[in-house]
Amino acid sequence: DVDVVCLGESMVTFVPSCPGRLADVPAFSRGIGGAESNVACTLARVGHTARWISRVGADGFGDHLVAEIAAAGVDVSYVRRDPDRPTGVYFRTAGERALGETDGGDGRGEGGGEELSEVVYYRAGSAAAAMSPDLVPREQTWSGRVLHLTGITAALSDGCRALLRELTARAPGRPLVSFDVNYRTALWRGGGAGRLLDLARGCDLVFVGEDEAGAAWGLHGAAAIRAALPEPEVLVVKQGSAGATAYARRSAGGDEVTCEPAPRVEVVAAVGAGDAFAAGFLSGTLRGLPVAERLRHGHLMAAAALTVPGDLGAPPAREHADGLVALDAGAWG
Ligand code: KDG
Repeated sequence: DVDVVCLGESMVTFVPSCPGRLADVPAFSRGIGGAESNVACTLARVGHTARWISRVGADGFGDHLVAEIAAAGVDVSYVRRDPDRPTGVYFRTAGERALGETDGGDGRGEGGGEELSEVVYYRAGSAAAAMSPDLVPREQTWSGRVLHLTGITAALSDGCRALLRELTARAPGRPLVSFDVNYRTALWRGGGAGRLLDLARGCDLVFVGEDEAGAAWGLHGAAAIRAALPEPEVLVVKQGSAGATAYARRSAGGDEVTCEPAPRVEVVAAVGAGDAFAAGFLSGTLRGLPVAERLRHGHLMAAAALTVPGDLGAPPAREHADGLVALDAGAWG
């Protein structure tokens, strides 16, 4: 009954209020983070109906998360509170430009590898990590035209992995399943990231950064990634500031390959850009737009996220975005 259901853990985020290492900074400001809820929030902001499914603690951080995500226009009616487990929390450094320095901001996270200089998670044993096929009913996860998942969930617990395996198994009547690989090195220190490739194989639409495919799977270059991952009907390989390449299977066989450069922006903080890109591409998919336009909508949403310190940018309204997408290639390259 909604356009998109996004399932995954969100956390309260603490970002230093002055430059420096986590070891040195004395004060942090509070925000929220979570790849899947970021996608839901961006989709809601550009006029789609979006639902976020997760579990949070019966604590103040859980209250804050649910309230913020609901305030973005996302349906949170299937979010459950766990009285026995806490809401996850994480700390990250902000990116120097986000703090007013001008010599940092050296990369962009749209490529998928949104690696931040320092990230410390306090999420082991969280309410969301306890998600499992028993706790998350299928009729809820199948309640949208699209179900959006990410590889972060696969790193959280055995139960979360089992849930992702179930949701990425091909089954009659399931919605279109979208998967952002979202390889997070801090979550895969023990190895096992090959599992993300297996999960991606069961999905219909997959987003992966060229950099993260190299780091997680040892696959280098968009063509090599597609060769190793031929199953999804659409595979989008994000190539950072160079843009993105989509492989879309033709009914007659073979792929239609579409490359779209990304607009140049001053990166403030890369965090959240990959999520925004996925939201833009999904928005274009829901609207039945040609692949090139889906990619451009992805780039526009990513640009909005790249130019703010937090996870969520202010995406252009749909009519404005459509106008920008229609500009000729010279304006984009
Ligand atoms: O995509 C941005 C996310 O990395 C951030 O919001 C936190 O979901 C998060 C994670 O697990 O890293």
